[in-house]
Amino acid sequence: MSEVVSYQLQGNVGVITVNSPPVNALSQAVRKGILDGVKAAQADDSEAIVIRCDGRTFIAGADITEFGKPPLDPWLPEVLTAIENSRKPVIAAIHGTALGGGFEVALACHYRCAVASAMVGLPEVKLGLLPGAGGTQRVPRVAGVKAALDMITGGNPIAAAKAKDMGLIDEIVEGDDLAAGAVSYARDLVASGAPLKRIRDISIKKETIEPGFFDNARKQLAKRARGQIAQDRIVSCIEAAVNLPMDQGLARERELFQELVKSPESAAMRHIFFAERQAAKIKDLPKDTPIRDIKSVAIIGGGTMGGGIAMCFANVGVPVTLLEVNDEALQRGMGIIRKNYSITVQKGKMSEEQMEKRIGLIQGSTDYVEIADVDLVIEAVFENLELKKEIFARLDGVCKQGAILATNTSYQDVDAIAAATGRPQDVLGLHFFSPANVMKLLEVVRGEKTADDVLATSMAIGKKIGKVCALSRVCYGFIGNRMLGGYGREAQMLLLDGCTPEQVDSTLEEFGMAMGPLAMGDLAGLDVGYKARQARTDLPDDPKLYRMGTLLVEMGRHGQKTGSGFYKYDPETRQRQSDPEVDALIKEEAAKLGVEQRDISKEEILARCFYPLINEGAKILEEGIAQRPSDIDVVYVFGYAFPVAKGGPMFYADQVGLKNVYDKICEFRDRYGADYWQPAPLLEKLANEGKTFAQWDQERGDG
Ligand code: 3H9
Repeated sequence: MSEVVSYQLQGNVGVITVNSPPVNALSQAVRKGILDGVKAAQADDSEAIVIRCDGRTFIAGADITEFGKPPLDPWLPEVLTAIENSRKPVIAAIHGTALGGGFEVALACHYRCAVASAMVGLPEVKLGLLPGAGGTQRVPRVAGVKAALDMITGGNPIAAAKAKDMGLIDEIVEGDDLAAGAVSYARDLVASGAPLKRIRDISIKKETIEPGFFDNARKQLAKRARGQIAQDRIVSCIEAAVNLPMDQGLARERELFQELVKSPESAAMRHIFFAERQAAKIKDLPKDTPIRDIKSVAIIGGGTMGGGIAMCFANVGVPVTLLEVNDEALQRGMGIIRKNYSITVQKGKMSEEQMEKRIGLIQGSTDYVEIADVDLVIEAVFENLELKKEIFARLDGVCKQGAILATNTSYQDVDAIAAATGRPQDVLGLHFFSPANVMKLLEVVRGEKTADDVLATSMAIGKKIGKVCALSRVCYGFIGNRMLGGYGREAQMLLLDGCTPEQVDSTLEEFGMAMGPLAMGDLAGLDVGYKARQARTDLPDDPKLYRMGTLLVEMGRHGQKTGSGFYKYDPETRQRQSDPEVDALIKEEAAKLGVEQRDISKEEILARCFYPLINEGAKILEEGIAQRPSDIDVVYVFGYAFPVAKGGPMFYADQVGLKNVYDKICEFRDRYGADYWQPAPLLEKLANEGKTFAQWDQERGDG
């Protein structure tokens, strides 16, 4: 048939087998192979047709690498029409994850069977897309409009048993031998004279949809859209499924799919899809680097961070020992963990039993001797280099040989910490983001002497606990926090120049940031930055620098925890409100400092806040701190809630044009001084050459 799809007659069942690693995506060859298989089966002695896959999964979707390239025949809808119009029943046999176009293939079949471990889903929204091969028309017909809307706008996969309850799957095949089970199911269908069940023939009862249903859905989804348009278009498609005949609904879906494929949002989200997977790969590590077995973990420090990290491991069944200085601190730490899990239970996302099982995996201790045999230690005490060095020297004395010793430091020198041990090759940074049990990013910090297998193991364990990993070399703040400095600085400078806090934050929130930098400062506590600044000796001596943040702290306005900071907060709802007192204070300070206030455009607010990120990112690339520009994007999207629909700061810079970014930075340098604005040499070079960061990276190769 073709290299990636075969067709074989097994008695009275024709079996089409897709074998296109890694995930059987619907490349042109796969589409053609399936079409040829369906055609061949029409002409032979088969009485039913099974579509199944070899390898780890049923078809996981359209081939994302083909988007944006000229279309190649046959297109997927043509294949699905052939399946749906088959004169013999077609049965999809699902294992692994039937996703996107893959699940749409299954939905075009007359019957769907699956192993119990299978998952099905339409995750297109996560790529800024909508299901473009009938998913938006078939799911509401078979599972109902509300369920379809939730499933397609959420994009999360559904387990086979639930999918069966929803009508999306007809049969769960017991045992592991799906190939045999599916053929046997097909034979049963033939023997019972089962009809050709076509989802398109189901009609949706319009009268069951309450008035205003779609408008409400749009409004709800808009609240968390953050610059994404796909959710809105999905609502339109499902509305079309309700109001239009199938073929017109399909045409509407296709039209809106085409709009989304060409949208900058989807391009950005596809960039992040591949960037996320790329980031886990370490350029100079041989593919066959061995991995150390991690069966148990110890966390030093049971504060918010340590507790969150402990939860990450307990969640995947890895036993954890939480080490604290005394029983009181230990009990406090364990209490926070229990409270966090209880919230999840209250939300109905976990059973009591699951909670107890996970808490049961976390054991407290105040004695280093008890962690002598663990495979991985993560130190998460407060940011004090001397204390960390002391702890590592102690770990060196007590931990078994071969244990990985990691620090969760955000700023300290990992090499200095490693040097406190006699085994620096086993030491690295594993930098989690708060709250550690929620935030997806894990910066894996490679020390000067960190061994290859320690890095490979850390990437693997990061994936196991559901994190998105990105590699950083050692520098102050690593990738993420180092870049952040200018962002926070400019947000405050803009106030003196004439913005209100609301203006700054809402402009960045309109761009897609989850929360503006000043509101974020209030949430984290303005005193945190204040204390950190006091410890620094490298900041320019400029009364304007962090002036407002400093004054607010000195007035006792530490942010949300004291009820006020850049904003005041409603004690009940915690909603922020502009505070005229702060607005007046800003004006007063600007006058004292001789800063002439003016109207500042949204464009300037964005440039002042984001261009320092980009500029520092360019330096980080040049110094080899980050492996690739796309790794920086991953850090910002998963660790700092940079909008995925903008693709991360470096991708965004490429879209704006590096020459434009460079020119603006030069303009700001001339206006605000070279202390803060000095274009990175790499940015200058690429701007002059008319290149993007992506091109620069491609030319270097990824070897
Ligand atoms: C769609 O279907 C549109 C249709 O509605 C309409 C069409 C008209 N294409 O994630 P992994 C690669 S949109 C190309 O590490 P896992 C991936 O880059 C699509 N490549 O494995 C990686 O490559 P590499 C809707 C793909 O086991 C390798 O496969 N579908 C695709 O952790 C392994 O991936 C989706 O959005 C693809 N579709 O997870 C599903 N998928 O090794 C997207 C993967 O070179 N995929 N690759 O780095 C996934 O969610 C996960 O890959 C999956 C496996 C859960 C399947």
